[in-house]
Amino acid sequence: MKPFSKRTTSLLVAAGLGLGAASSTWAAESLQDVMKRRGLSQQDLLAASKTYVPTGKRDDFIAFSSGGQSGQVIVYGIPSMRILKYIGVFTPEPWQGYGFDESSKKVLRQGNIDGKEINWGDTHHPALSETNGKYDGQFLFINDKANPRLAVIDLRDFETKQIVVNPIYKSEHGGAFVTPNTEYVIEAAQYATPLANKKFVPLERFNEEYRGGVTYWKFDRKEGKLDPKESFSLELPPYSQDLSDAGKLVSDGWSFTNSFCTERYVGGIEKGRPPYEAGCSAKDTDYMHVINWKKAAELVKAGKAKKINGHDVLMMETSIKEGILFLIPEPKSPHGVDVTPDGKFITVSGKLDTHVSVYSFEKIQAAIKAGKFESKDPYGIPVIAMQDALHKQVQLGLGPLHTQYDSKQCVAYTSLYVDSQVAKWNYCEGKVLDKLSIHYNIGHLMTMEGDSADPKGRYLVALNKLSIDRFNPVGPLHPQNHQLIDIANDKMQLLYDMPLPLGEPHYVVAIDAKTLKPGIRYKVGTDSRTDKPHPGMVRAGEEKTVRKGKNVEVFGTLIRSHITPETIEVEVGDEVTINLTNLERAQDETHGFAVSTYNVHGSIEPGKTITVKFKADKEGVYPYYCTEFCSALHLEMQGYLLVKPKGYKEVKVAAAKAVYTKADYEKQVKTNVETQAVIDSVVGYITSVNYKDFPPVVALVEDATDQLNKAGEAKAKMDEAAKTSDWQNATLWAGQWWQYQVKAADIGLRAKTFLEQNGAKKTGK
Ligand code: CUK
Ligand code: CUA
Repeated sequence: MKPFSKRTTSLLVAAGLGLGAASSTWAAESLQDVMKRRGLSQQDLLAASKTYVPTGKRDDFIAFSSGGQSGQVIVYGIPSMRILKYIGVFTPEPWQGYGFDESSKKVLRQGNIDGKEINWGDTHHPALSETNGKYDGQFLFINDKANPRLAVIDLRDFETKQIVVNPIYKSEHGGAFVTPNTEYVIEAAQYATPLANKKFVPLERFNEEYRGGVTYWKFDRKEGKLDPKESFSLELPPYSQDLSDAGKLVSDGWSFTNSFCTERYVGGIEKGRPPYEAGCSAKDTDYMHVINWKKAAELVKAGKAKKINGHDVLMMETSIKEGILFLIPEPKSPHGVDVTPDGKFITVSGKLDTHVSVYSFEKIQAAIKAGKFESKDPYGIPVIAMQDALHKQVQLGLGPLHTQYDSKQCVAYTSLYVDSQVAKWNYCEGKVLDKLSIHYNIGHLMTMEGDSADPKGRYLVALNKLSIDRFNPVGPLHPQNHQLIDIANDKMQLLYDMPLPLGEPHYVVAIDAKTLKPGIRYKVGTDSRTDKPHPGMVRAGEEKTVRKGKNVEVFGTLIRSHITPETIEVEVGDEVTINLTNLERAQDETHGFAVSTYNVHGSIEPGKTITVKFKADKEGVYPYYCTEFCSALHLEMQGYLLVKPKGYKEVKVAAAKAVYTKADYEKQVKTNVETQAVIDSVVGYITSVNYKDFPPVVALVEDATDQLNKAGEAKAKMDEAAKTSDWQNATLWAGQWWQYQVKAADIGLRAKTFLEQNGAKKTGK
């Protein structure tokens, strides 16, 4: 074990003293006792204190991780590594109603390919939208490698809004990568295929008719959508295009895509041929593709593209003639291409080479300008000699893959897959600075905003391919392992192992939490997937059920603890559409909606309107209910879908006998009057301070006022019933009045606590 620095020791002593002095009741165990009992070292304690986020405090960075084969995105905080959300993207996600209500289903179905529903994805690379090369916190993009698709997530509500299918590929890996102002989202093919849709070409014609490519998806920031009509691709040789990165600052306007298997080897072990992995790694070098995308976009505008499957494609011939496509050799089975924050260099690692190669954008441009090429590839693309483009090559270790950058000048981190290490090195001078062992077999790594023009340093996350013995065993399928590493000092320090129980997260991006500005409620009646007013929305009191022939459409609302309507009556065979609006304004008051055995579910956050649709194809009685524990009477947030037989005749049933008496009524009223006194005192406090200076409190007060208005309505109905000595209904309405009071009181107390904790001041009124 390493000795501790003086700083560490004094920090711990201070912490220990602090504990002893401050607490007498719960600190039966001292810090030293706990360390001994749990076998913790001083180093462990230091690491813990760097990741621990006390209750009520928040993380500094928010990470968006690919969810690999789960087809989702995982959101977690750094440094705590606490998981905050899974975002449904290519895979249905019932909690969010994703794929179980109509408008989210529409988004998911945009991902159908050739009419086929695809209900999963292999997500690899998330990318945050950028402005001037810096993360702006507005959008997230992610690719699906298995089915060549790209998705757009709006970071105002962390929901997937769009899926586009690549019109010419059958797989894709080099996405999503954005240009510095998110003009385009880059997506490159992986496994070459014929570009024309549904076209069979025998493998023997691989070199001639199979093709790779790179696509530039135009992003319309105002609409928050990719625009297929304005998007285009470059036809590329059947080299397996792998990852991409966009140039920035000095290299803005250019993009870089590495590749492997430029041997164009076709396996077929069944026919006695050596396998793919042998043939695809035979050569010493593969190619980096260097592309002038700005000029490419102009060429497409000028009509130089060819339509393939209705999509604009610049054919290789055109790209060569116009001088926008070049190749540079890169050592042995490269994986990963990463432009430095200043845009001056491009780092590439070869999985089967021990070096990382740093290319100079300036040298590349000089070679292009001088027309200095060492050769042409078989398709006529000019090849720049490696030595003419190289800035440095640095020996790092076995199996280098991906590189990320620090906030410190010239400092980079590269993952070493075979060595299971992270290498810290200087790309300006080409020297290794530090190495840290991780567990096990690291793929990508990620520093805070480390692929932007303005990296934040501080932490690094290692995304490991294996976790072997790091966690409690849970069967042969192990959790993934993300390890948090402190990179603030010269020496890297491993802080934390986080098991991720979802997919294989290839890449992750992390943004300063302050840059994100997600909303907490929708404008009432919003369809969140289209960001437009939902045609099925109604306000309180406007709820209705409309029947048109076999179609029954319900326009309902949700508010604690009540679903309107409480009964939906249909005939077997009817097509049922249920629109529901959550009328809440209070933060976090989401209601869920499920109908027994009809496979529908909605998540209806405050203000949202959703629609579920189904055919009532079986007679019977089906409860529906709210699926989020939203209030003390959440379990009572229920109703019945009655599916009657064809031509069913109503049977008169005697009304239920009254069970409540005048005494019950008076008892309830007494309770209500007492509750009102509590509410009045809370309201008294809130209005005595400057609550209007606290927007969250203003929202709570609005919500409470809503509840109290409803209480008034219930009370009026109670009074009416009492007038006719209808004690049954008078008691029930008194109970309803009380329900609204309780909710108002609950909200009021939350507001009061907030004000007290946030230093509200007396206004003297
Ligand atoms: S990839 Cu998986 S470790 Cu898809 Cu970026 Cu490198
Ligand atoms: Cu609404 Cu439970």
